[in-house]
Amino acid sequence: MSSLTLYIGSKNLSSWSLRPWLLLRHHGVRFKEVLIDLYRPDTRARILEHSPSGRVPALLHGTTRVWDSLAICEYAAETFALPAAWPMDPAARAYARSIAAEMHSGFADLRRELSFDATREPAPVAASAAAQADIERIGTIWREARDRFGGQGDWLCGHFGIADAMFAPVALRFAGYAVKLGKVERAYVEHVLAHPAVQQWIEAAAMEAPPPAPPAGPLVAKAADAPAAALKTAERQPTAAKPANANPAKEDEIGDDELPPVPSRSAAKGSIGDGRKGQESGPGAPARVRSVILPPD
Ligand SMILES: N[C@@H](CCC(=O)N[C@@H](CS)C(=O)NCC(=O)O)C(=O)O
Repeated sequence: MSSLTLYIGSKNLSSWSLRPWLLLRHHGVRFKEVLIDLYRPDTRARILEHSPSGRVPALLHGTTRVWDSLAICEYAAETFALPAAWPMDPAARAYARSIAAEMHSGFADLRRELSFDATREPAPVAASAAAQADIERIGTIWREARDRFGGQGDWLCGHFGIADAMFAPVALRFAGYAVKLGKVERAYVEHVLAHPAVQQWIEAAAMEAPPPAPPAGPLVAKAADAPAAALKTAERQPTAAKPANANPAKEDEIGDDELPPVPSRSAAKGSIGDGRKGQESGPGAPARVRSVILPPD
């Protein structure tokens, strides 16, 4: 097989990167993972070496280059004949494609206000009406998918597919921002978080160095002149240090009190991706405690 390399952004920050990474990992496709830290002075130049859009994720398969999360998922599904990437039934397939595309092109308010932070200690934020509408629309999608096409499986259309890969980062957001959810949505979040590869992603995210601290003194005060990444960082407060493997979810933080807590987003022990650059994707070193500064994705 031609060499396969997936270029991704920081695991704590890059929700788009998680999508094709998870699809490949779910199906056991072997690939080399190259992680490019986001919000660094050289980030754009480094990404442009591999992705003409200047964005990650990007895939290099032999001489074939694919950029954009959904395009990579489609390419991988076709090239490696990934089973159930899309449902077999035409109606279910059309539905799965529609919701994957809706995720890919929409929910901007949710993505902006509940910015991706794979290791966030669960805590709610006051979402705007627009972000709340995004949350409700996603809930509707999940309930409808499970009801109409879920069958005996636990994924949106039964078996794990591209639609699940596309929505996986939303599940992490819902858990991290302690979004109140109904029973079906909560069960789906739990299922996504329990996926071993998702756990590996979170463990690797917890080991990443945070983005550089905002420049001290006058540069911060003179915000209009600060680089965008520094501004994004400066606008946010660092979270407290997170104990690795702590179960951050509290019963009443995510909704339905009768239901068991969402599993820890960093519960995988002894089997974690290490997030180092240029490494074959797979197990790595143990997690360690760190604190995080949270720019939006
Ligand atoms: N539509 C693209 C979006 C990709 C995207 O926005 N990626 C972000 C990281 S999550 C990025 O590359 N940002 C570049 C930067 O921050 O310099 C996709 O689906 O892949």
